[in-house]
Amino acid sequence: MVDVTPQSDGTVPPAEVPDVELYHPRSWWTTYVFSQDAKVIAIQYSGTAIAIGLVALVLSWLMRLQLGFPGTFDFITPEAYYQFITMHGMIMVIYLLTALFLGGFGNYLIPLMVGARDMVFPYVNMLSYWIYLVAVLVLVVSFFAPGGPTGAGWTLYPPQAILGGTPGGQSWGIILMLVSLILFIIGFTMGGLNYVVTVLQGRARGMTLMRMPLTIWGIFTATVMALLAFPALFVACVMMLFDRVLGTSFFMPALVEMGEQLSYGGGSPILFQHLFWFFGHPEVYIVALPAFGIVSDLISTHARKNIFGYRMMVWAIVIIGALSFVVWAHHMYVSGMHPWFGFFFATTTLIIAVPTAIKVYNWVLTLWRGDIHLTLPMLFALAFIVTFVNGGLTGLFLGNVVVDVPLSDTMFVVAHFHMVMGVAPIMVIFGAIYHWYPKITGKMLNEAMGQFHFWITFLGAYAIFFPMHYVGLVGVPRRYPEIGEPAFMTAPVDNLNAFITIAALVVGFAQMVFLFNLFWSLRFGRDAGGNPWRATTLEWQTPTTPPPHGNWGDKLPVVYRWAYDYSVPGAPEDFIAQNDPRPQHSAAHPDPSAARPA
Ligand code: HEM
Ligand SMILES: [Cu+2]
Repeated sequence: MVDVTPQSDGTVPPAEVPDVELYHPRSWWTTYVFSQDAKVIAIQYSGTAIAIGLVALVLSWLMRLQLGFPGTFDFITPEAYYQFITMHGMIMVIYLLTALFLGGFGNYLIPLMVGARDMVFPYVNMLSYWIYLVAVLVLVVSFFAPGGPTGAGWTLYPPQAILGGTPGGQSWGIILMLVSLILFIIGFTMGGLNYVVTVLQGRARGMTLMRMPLTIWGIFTATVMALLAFPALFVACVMMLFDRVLGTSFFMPALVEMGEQLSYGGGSPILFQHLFWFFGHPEVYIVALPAFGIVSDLISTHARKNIFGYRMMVWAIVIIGALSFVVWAHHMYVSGMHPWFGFFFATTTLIIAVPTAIKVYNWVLTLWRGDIHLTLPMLFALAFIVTFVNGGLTGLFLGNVVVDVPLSDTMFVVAHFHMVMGVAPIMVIFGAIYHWYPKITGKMLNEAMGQFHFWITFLGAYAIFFPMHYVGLVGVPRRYPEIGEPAFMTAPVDNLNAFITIAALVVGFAQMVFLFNLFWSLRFGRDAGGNPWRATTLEWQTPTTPPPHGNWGDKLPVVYRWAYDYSVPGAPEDFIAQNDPRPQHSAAHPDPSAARPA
């Protein structure tokens, strides 16, 4: 993109020649629709992810209506219930959370926070979004296809996923799901390569790796992980598609269905489980690591404290990312495995708790004696810490084989993973939107609506998922549309189920207030100025807000310090921005990168 024609003296002009012009799109279409500007792509990714996420939200209401008041809603047949859980789970994990954290926040924040003009391959970046959109549309089509969407569960285990007894198994549902996932992974890879190369190659002068804000470390590490984990899902999807369409038997053993011998034989369903979870467990951290990074920055900024143990935080992110590739079979304890394997996977799983706990301690120590402003981003960040610790603790239970076996496939598991990878990351997403919306739009989000949204969402999430642990402990299985009245199911469980459903509807309503706020504040919000939170990182130092194409006008920023100089004694505004050349440093918290050459 950049003009590299040699000048008359034979040298190539530096990348930041006033060629910011090169980043200017030529027409309305290339500005807002087929845009190559990472910031526009970020908005496109986020808008699409939130739209499809709303579908998943509505599906969760339908499921909860069925569980809370079984038999009341005739149209929710058992088949429909399976389709709802499958689409709900898959949309939430892949099409909402992954797309929003990496495609949305990654695109918006990486170039701005590392001081680049844009992603390094803007055209590929644009393609990434459009392929993602097609993946989402294919998914939507499956709702209207003959036979409806797949009801295989978000784990898509064969052989049942492609057999006639499963909704969508012998019609279009499963095919469209597999095609959509394949497209998603292709699109993600195009974006992901951009995020990684931009962090490695596109940083501004002076932005050493150890000066990057933790947000970038989280998104960067998660992207590297995703580039390594998604291929396992990719091949699994292709192989299953072959099994379904071409009649191969990668995952299909010899089977008798309804008294009839099928033509499959010799394949391994367990192989699919290994491939799926080799992707599926890292996926949890693909969502969690960006959340870790973002929360660190929110806490630091809104408590006016330098992040405690920056280096330790970076290493914890990297170590958690690496370890999460050797724990996948903790999802397969009940599939049967050699006891030594069970021991191995339980041990590695519990070891992850160590770097994770370090991060939690460091967040708490960052808050400790800080000048805590209970702004909306801070409230959501605190809510994240609470729900994440809560979900992490039940994870320690489930990581142990002997505890997991009786709890596996109960609502206890559903409660656990919603706490840790449903509620917790969503809290960060909200916190991040309240934090960065002023940069994206130049306006503040309305505070009263925000407070309402926060309290209903936080308390409501507990009302939904806390009692669900108990429901699971007494033995209510997961993925059952209705369990009748077995002896273990006491009246309190019935009442709890109704209570959970009402809480879910209320929480859902609060999200509508949030969406309304996004549009209302665009028009009526208070003007934010360039740096309303008095934050140090580069995205807040752009010459204009919202930042224009090319981000920085005709001069790229130069970085002189790390991302966390808050409450600096003597600094005129209590903080020093990363691109501020003043030699001053907070004596109490020296820049850990200061000793090294920039
Ligand atoms: C308003 C919030 C939510 C509610 C009320 C809700 C409710 C439910 C319900 C009732 C189930 C089915 C349980 C069963 O019968 O097995 C379920 C499954 C699931 N949910 Fe959520 N959910 C919510 C948000 C989320 C979020 C944010 C995520 C993102 C990680 C998520 C991921 C999943 C997954 C992966 C499944 C498993 C699907 C399966 O078993 O195949 N949910 N949810
Ligand atoms: Cu896992």
